[in-house]
Order: sequence, then C-alpha cells, then structure tokens
Amino acid sequence: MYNLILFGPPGCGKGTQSDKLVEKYGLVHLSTGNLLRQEIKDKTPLGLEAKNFIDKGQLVPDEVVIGMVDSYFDQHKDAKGFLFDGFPRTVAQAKALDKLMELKKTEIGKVLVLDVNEEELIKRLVLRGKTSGRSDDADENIQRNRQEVYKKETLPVAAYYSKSGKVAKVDGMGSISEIFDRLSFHIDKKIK
Ligand code: B4P
Repeated sequence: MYNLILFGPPGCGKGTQSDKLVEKYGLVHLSTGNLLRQEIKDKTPLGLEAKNFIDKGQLVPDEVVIGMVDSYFDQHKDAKGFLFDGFPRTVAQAKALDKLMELKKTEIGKVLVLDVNEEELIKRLVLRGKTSGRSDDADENIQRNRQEVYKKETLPVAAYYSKSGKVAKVDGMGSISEIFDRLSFHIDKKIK
C-alpha cells in the first residue's frame, strides 16, 4: 500500500491536483473537505455540526474528522493506497493517522507540501467563490481567517512530519499541469 499526504494552505490546489494524482496512480482519494461537504449536503447531524465551523473559516473539531476518516478507511479495505487531501490539519489528527497506519500495518510514503504565496491564494479563492457556492469562499475576511487558522493550527503538522524525512516542498505557483509534473516527479522517485 502506498499512502501520500498532499499538504498546504487553503486554495493551494490540493483538491485540483488530487483529482489528477488519484487517476494517474490509482489511489483512493480521501478529502476531508469533500466528505464534510457531502455530510452538509445530506443534512446529517455530523454535517450540521461541521457547517458551524466551516462557515466561519474554522477547523471542524478533531474527533469529528478523525471518526469520519476511520470509517472511510474501513469502507475501502481493498485500496492499493490513499491520497490524503486536507488531512491531517492538526497535530492531533497527524497522531491519529499514525495510529491508524500502524493498525493497518502500513505507513505514509510521502508528504508533499504545496507552496503558494498568500496573495495568490486569496486571488484563487475569490475566483473560486464566484462559482463554487461554498460558504467558506463567500467573503475575503473568511478566506483571510482560514489562512490565519492554517498558520496557527496546520503548519505545525509540517514540522511534525519533517523529522520523518518524508517531506518534500513543491512549488505550487504556475499552471496546473506544471505543478502536476512537479508532484509526479517526487512520487515516481519514491515508487521506483
Ligand atoms: P478543503 O476542502 O480541504 O479545501 P481548500 O483548502 O479550500 O482548497 P484546496 O487547497 O483543495 O484548493 P483547490 O484545489 O480547490 O477544506 C474546506 C474546509 O473544510 C476547511 O476550511 C475546514 O473548515 C474543513 N476541513 C477540511 N478538512 C478538515 C480537517 N482535516 N480538519 C478540520 N477541518 C477540516 O484550489 C483553489 C482554487 O484555485 C480552485 O478554484 C482552483 O481551480 C484554483 N487553482 C488550482 N490550481 C491553480 C493554479 N495552478 N493556478 C490558478 N488557479 C488554480
């Protein structure tokens, strides 16, 4: 099993690149953002709780996200690997993922960090907000808050993994296909 984490700030292109990477490498896409949006759409109790946080640009509580990831993992027992997109977003989530990997007798192969400057991130999210209908894209103040939450709560996750020697920083500026080639280069190097 080959597992990959795609990491980076809101709007860096995790979702965009994940769609292409899962197709190329035959991985199961585990996007906590997509799972949470589906729960909101289905109006489940989990979705209703998550909406309160997402609407404000805050993170959904760890226990909610971790439980959701556990059950998604169990639903995909035959996967040849997972691409974790937007997860883990806190050190507590990273520790929970370590436990899950140990339990399933597998490990994280690579952590790819997309590097994009903040003005470009806001520009992309403002543009996405014109068509996405997402409440967290709705205004620039929420987007700026999401960037602050990222720096405070999510950036420490990169430091957590840096000791493992599995982290690679990838330039996330440029065209979608250029960035995809850069990500693929790191994965191919690891798989060979
Ligand atoms: P996510 O769904 O993970 O999404 P995201 O961070 O907003 O965006 P992403 O980085 O995937 O960017 P995209 O490809 O769309 O999170 C949403 C919310 O859910 C979080 O804020 C949080 O509240 C909650 N949540 C999710 N996971 C959680 C967790 N683990 N714990 C707690 N809470 C959690 O790209 C953005 C835009 O840029 C798109 O419009 C795209 O078309 C464009 N774009 C992409 N690449 C480009 C390029 N190279 N050039 C120009 N534009 C580009």
